[in-house]
Amino acid sequence: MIDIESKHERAITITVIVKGGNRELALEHMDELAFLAKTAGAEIVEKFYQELPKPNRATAIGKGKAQEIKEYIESNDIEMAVFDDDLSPAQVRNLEKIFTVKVLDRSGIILDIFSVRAKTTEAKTQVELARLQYLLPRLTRMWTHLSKQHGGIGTKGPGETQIETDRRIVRERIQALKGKLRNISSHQELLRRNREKLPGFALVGYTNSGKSTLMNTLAGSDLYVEDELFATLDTTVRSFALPDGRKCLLSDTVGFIRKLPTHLIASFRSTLAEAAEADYLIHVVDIAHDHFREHIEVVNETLKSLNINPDNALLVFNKIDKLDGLGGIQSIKLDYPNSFFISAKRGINIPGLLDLLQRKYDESSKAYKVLLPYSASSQISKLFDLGDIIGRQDNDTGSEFIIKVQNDNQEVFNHLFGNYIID
Ligand SMILES: Nc1nc2c(ncn2[C@@H]2O[C@H](COP(=O)(O)OP(=O)(O)OP(=O)(O)O)[C@@H](O)[C@H]2O)c(=O)[nH]1
Ligand SMILES: [Mg+2]
Repeated sequence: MIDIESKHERAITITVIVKGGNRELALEHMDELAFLAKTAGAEIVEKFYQELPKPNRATAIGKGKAQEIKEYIESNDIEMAVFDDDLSPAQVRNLEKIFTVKVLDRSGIILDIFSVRAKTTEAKTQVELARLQYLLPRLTRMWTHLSKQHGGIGTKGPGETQIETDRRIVRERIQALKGKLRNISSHQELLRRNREKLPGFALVGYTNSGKSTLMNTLAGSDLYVEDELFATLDTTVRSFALPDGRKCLLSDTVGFIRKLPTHLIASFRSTLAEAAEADYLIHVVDIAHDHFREHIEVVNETLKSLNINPDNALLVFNKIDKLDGLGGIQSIKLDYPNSFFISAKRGINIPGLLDLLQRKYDESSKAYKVLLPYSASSQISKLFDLGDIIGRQDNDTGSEFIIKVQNDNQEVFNHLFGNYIID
């Protein structure tokens, strides 16, 4: 755990570049790692990398390199070494023995950022769960200061018995947190179900792509926007209006990044439920980033791991104000035919985007006029479940509804309410 409260911890980053692999990409991953470490409050003093046929089993980097880095650490007061590669618990132990400072990998640093950022009970619980699951096989002497923060886990010296005791306590805590999360998510599901049924759009995308900025622009909200990774950790839902005046919901949620720890994805399921249940996904991409194509892939893969189909998402390329000329857009459009180009910050093409969202909504559903006799009024809640009610008038014989039914629901709707359709 990086101690952000006090001074910035002096850190180095280390990457193994596999020979024959994409060197440029590995270096860009390293830059991203440095950005992550900075976001977590560390000061990056130096970056190291080593080209190897494959990572060393015991220490990721080679023996000679490890020795060289050890000397650097000692003569430069380095407090922490951060690896871009996922390290096995054994590798962490071996490296900590050589370096005698804390060793973290990318997952560890992401978990650190999340735990500092988490504000709501839900996010805090999710992050604590993910962190403990990550930590369990890694409990070593170097980490004992962590135990103190978790009150009561490790009060005595860091002997092996103590580590065993710590492991047992951590396991128990994991069980308790899982139970707490189950309660929170069922409560939220209830809230979602009872919420007014409106068409739902969800913003997804790589971290720092501009999701919250777009949310602020579309919904006139005032969300936290910052040039840092994982500015947003919770899901926020706001309403906004389509050009025809129809009210919709828009949700903004946690951004994705390559190698997002699997524990973290799993624990954030309930936060991401909003995106999973949205009628339409808006995938925001930072077009000014050199590696936006890889970002798109990472987001699509992460969505898939959450059982969300990325194919129907609308790709929205953001930050076009940062491009030198608009020539590049044409070639991107060829590669991604169903995409749209905006600047959320400068408000470029926002009316066009709203028109497109309106069209998406219109295309994906069909409007019906239904006369539901009072004798069938027990069916009303089913009707509400199957579509968006956009008009209602009560008369002598029953209630007349204008309802927009999503294409997915047409069959069930016709089966249940076909007899009552009047237009
Ligand atoms: N130049 C330019 N900058 C933008 C634009 N949209 C967003 N930004 C900037 O990009 C940075 C990230 O924006 P956010 O809206 O916080 O991004 P996010 O996707 O919500 O990021 P996380 O919550 O961290 O995942 C901020 O510094 C924004 O001001 C844009 O259209 N043009
Ligand atoms: Mg955000």
